[in-house]
Parts: sequence; structure tokens; C-alpha cells
Amino acid sequence: MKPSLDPFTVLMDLQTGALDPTVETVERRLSDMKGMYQVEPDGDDQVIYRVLLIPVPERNSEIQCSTTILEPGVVGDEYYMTKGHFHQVRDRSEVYIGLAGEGLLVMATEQGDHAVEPIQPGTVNYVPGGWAHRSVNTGTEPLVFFAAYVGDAGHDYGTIETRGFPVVVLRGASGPRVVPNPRYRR
Ligand code: PAN
Ligand code: ZN
Repeated sequence: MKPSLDPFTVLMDLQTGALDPTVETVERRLSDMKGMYQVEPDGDDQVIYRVLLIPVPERNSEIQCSTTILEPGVVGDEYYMTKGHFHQVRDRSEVYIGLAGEGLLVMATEQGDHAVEPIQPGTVNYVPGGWAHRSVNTGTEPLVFFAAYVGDAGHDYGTIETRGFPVVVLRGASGPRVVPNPRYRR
């Protein structure tokens, strides 16, 4: 087999998640999160997370890599979080490596099972195929993690936009509380 890509190296800042070179950045603002929080955000339409991508062809033989920088904050009592998604090709898996900050990785199956795992510097989270995933910043600093996933996974945001996750993560008097999502649609 003749390879179709040449090897390359990207420099990743392990504290900020910055990539050099920065090839492609996705920014998500509060206005991109309509209907996802228990209450609608008001005030400034700030960027709540950025995804820095190391793009490679979207095929099964490659590995997509990115860093995510999720700002700290709350909407009502709900911590800033990513939109969350299933992979379009459902059985495609992913690995997250925590770099900075602290947060939770909320995962759910289409059958309604859920799992919540910590993200902090040094954690390696394995997201098996079939599990939707959303990260939540429960700390006071940016939550930064590296992600690597199967090249042709794709992203299905619509299912989560419609159904939500079975649980939400709320700020409580003595730390984060994981509680059932009253708006979850089975
Ligand atoms: C991650 C996510 C990233 C942003 O790279 O895409 O953290 O989250 P949303 O895509 O849900 O907005 C990943 O899981 N990629 O598959
Ligand atoms: Zn993913």
C-alpha cells in the first residue's frame, strides 16, 4: 500500500491546549446552545468553548485529533458545557486526555443509560462506540482536554438537541451535583 499522507508534527501547549500551527478552530457561543440549558442564557453572547482541530481525511483509517478549551461559568445553576453528540457512525470510539482544569464527562446511550467520569490533568477517558458524550467545566479555570477519534466518526448533534442527556450537572453548595434531567426525552 502506498501511503496517501506524509507524517507531520504539531506542538501542543499542555496547559492552554493551543496548537502550533493552528489549522482550524471552531468557536461555540452561548447562542449556539439554544434549548440545551435548563434556562435560556441571557447577557453577553460570549464564546464558551473552542475546538482546535488537526484535520486529516475523514476516513476510517485515520485518527482525528483536537483540543477543546471550555471556559468556566454557569447558565442558571448549570455549568458551561459542550453541545454533546453521538458519533454519526454510532460505533466509533474516542479517547479524551485531560490537560488542565477540572470537569466531568457525561455519557449516555440511546437506550438511556448514562455514565459520568472525571476530567482533570492526566485522566484518560475512554468513550466506547455508542455513547454520546458531553464535557462540563465544574471548575474555576478553563477545562482543557485532547481528543482523538476514529476518522470517519462524524458528529450527530441533532439527537442530543432533541432528547438531551439523562442527567445534568448543577452547581451545588458543596460542589457539583449530577441530577436527573427533567427535560430528557427517552
Ligand atoms: C470533541 C468535541 C469537542 C466539542 O472533540 O467535538 O469537545 O464538543 P461538541 O462537538 O459536542 O460541541 C469530540 O468529542 N469529538 O468527537
Ligand atoms: Zn466525539
